[in-house]
Amino acid sequence: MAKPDQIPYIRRMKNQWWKESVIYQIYPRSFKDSNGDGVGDLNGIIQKVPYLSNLGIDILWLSPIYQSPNDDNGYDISDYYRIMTEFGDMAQFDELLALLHQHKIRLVMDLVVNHTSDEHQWFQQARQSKDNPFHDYYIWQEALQGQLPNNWKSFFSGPAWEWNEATQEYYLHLFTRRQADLNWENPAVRQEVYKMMRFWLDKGIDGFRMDVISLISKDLSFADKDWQAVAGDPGAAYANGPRVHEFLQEMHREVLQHYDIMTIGEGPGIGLEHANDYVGADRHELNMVFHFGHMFIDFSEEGRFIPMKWSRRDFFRIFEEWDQALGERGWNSLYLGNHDFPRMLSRWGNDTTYRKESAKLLATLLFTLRGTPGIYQGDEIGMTNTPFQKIEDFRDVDTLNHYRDWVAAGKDPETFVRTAAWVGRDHARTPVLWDASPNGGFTEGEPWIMANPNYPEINVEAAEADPDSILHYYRKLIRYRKEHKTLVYGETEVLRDAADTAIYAFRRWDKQAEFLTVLNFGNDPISSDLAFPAGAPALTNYPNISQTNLLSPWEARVYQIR
Ligand code: ISL
Ligand code: CA
Repeated sequence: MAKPDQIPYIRRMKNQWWKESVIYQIYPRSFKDSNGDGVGDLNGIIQKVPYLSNLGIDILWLSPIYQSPNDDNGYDISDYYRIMTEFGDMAQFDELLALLHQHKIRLVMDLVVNHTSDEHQWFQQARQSKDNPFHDYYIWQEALQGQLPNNWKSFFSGPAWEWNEATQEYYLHLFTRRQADLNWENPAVRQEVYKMMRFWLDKGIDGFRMDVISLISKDLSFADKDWQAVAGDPGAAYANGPRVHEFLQEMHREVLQHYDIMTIGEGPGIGLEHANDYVGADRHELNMVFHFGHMFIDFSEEGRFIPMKWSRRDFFRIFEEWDQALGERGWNSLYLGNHDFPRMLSRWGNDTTYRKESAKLLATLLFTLRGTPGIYQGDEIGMTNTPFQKIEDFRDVDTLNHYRDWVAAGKDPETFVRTAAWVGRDHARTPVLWDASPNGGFTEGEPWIMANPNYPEINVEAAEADPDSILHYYRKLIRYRKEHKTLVYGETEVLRDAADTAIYAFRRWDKQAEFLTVLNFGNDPISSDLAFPAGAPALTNYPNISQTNLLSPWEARVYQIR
């Protein structure tokens, strides 16, 4: 009998709503403040539902809105059944959900169950004594000859272990010391997670984005990690543990399969070779993963704060490889930015001379490749990195922790600030810019993090008024992809242009139609040796094309060939 990975038709033509959808991610703290306290909230999102609906998105993914002390902006949950006080209350959540559904937008929630906040009741109990019934909800190790149990380190700098006086042990935290890792080996923990998932699903939500789900199964030998072997990447060190698939299949059996929903697992450490084990249609685990192939492209062995040069060629190769790996058996997710990275336009495009052109080109890549595309809030108006000047401008615990360690090691603080002002996560977390009023109309008070000072030019109101805006181009692309299912389900082939590596071109086809996308990722015009069809492209980011084979800087074209 053929092995499942030799049966391409398993995926083929299995049409699903979540394959045809466009996702929009909201980071609630920074989206829209409705009451002047400087913090975005549920009412703010409610006000903007018509905007989301006009954009044409199908799925809203909300970053965590649960009760949290905000050590990591909601990714440290102290109560899974309550709404963060600053964001609103359950009545407002119910109102938002109903309103979204009225507008035919589905709601996907963040599921953060690799860890909880240290303020969660379970942890408050667990840390009291070794025979507390909740003790085994977390992961404990004794000191090793008075030292740390092993060399495991946290994603956010420093060791992954924190001492607990009362029980004279260390607990594991792969992220901050206030994010204690749950013990998935304990069946009671898993049942609590499933119960909580059912609570939200029974309210009518449409799925989950699962935070660092690749990390939930730990190596119980607690052996030292070979940091060199994993090139310093904690994701690679901790991901894909021995029981992760067993846990996800159990979750599928007990919860997921009973609902018509969509699941995306966030997967640091999920490489090409692992992805289908999570998303293969025959696996009964998840629908998609967020892989980090391109997102970690500039991380060095020391992490994001000592970035490396990256090449366009590698960037293109990653997109091609993932398409091939997932195309037949699983399903890809497509994204260029989220709340953990600098602005996609500043990172992958040209945010000065060719801001509009390159933003449109990046969108063209997202919406014409095979997979489910996602937009991060503000990218649809071409928001750029914020000019942070000093360490006080930053809010992210990742940046602040690394700064503390950097300075403690006697290194130059200026260098760190300059780098963080380029690679830090806070760029994605500055307020969405709605209009030209102070702070981009995000708040009537003081925003919790500075607004990008370019709000007088870059804001939603201005984009609505300009027929040539990035925003209108997004709308056009979204509509186009909806009208042409070939762009969703069709096959993919990357086309090589011998002349220059700045061009990424591919065709998409099925029985009904065929499309060609050509993208010039460069600041210079290029004469291409690709075979262009006669006639005008269906979509482009330049008003006129003088010479068919000549691509302007950051020019993007989509042709319908048949
Ligand atoms: O941004 C990173 C580190 O600098 C990534 O490695 C990131 O931490 C990783 O992808 C996991 O991200 C998710 O879980 C974290 C949270 O801080 C992120 O915001 C979230 O997206 C812990 O819950
Ligand atoms: Ca508020």
